[in-house]
Amino acid sequence: MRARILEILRENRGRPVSGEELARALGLSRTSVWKHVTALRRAGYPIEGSPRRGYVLESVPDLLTAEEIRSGLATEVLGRQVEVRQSVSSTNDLAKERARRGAPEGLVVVAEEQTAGRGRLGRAWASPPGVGLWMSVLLRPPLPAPEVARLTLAAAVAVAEAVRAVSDVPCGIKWPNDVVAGGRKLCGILTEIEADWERVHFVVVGIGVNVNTPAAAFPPEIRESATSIRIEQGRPAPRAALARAILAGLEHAYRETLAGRFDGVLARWRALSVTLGRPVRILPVAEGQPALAGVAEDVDGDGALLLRLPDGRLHRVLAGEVSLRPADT
Ligand code: BTX
Repeated sequence: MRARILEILRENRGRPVSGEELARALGLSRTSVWKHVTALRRAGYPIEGSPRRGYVLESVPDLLTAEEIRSGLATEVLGRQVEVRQSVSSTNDLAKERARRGAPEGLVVVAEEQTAGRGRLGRAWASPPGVGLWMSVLLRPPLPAPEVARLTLAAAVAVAEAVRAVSDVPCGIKWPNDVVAGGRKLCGILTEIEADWERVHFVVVGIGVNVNTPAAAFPPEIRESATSIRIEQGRPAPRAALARAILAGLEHAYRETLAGRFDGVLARWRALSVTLGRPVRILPVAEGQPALAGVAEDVDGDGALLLRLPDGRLHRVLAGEVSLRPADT
């Protein structure tokens, strides 16, 4: 309900909307409208006015509240339940905990800060407070486990398109799942799955975007390799609007995937890729494996990279880290 109130106030930016109008539009009593407005003020929204004179939303602050994310959210399933925390160890862990207790598909967990944000293979993901979008989405796809990798590609497409929609940053996708700008990492995606032989119980797609992170907030060891929307375009971007755009794009790509139209998602992935067509080195994920060099020719339906080796053979790479040569772009 608070999300709807915000939506109406936002549509009427600058024009007061009376308590009565809101009450009528939402089928509430004026007292409960007033209670919701009071709660929104407490959450940090600068809402001026009174029930009689009308309420005005003075400005839209960059708050990452459930109301803010849900208000104007153009999805049916993703985000129908949104849980926002100030600080968690990892939004993926919280989403998995909720999933094991039966949380519905579409649950979104967001935190202002992660104290133990995770990347792939046990790597750490720096998640400083107040400046990023650290978000996990719970899905229960009726897909065989090997096809779940497709959802990571779908998420990368959703993030890259959303970043382009809410900012001026021309980002691209670096195989397998990084969204990069100017050769630096803007976003990482960690997809985790719980399944048995018969079926997938759930999938948690964890998305970390450096939105308004100043360079100094990155740990020194990644300052050269990481970037944020704010660093790239020289001004901040609205985090909740980015979250909404990602959720809408992901829901669309998810539906396409389930409906057997993953080809369309893959085509968009290819169009956004900064890896394909370039000479690359694949750094192994496990010790003892050799690094591979070749030309990144394509990705297949499982998200594997098809690498053309110098001897002409086509090699399928399922996991690894890409280094683009000669200079990382
Ligand atoms: P990854 O393994 O591809 O990338 C991790 C590597 O990226 C680190 O080893 C480090 O070099 C670099 N790195 C760490 N933090 C950042 C950062 N903030 N920006 C750019 N580079 C960084 C990528 O794994 C997957 C990341 C998923 C993060 C989301 S946030 C919400 C959810 N919760 C959670 O714990 N993880 C996911």
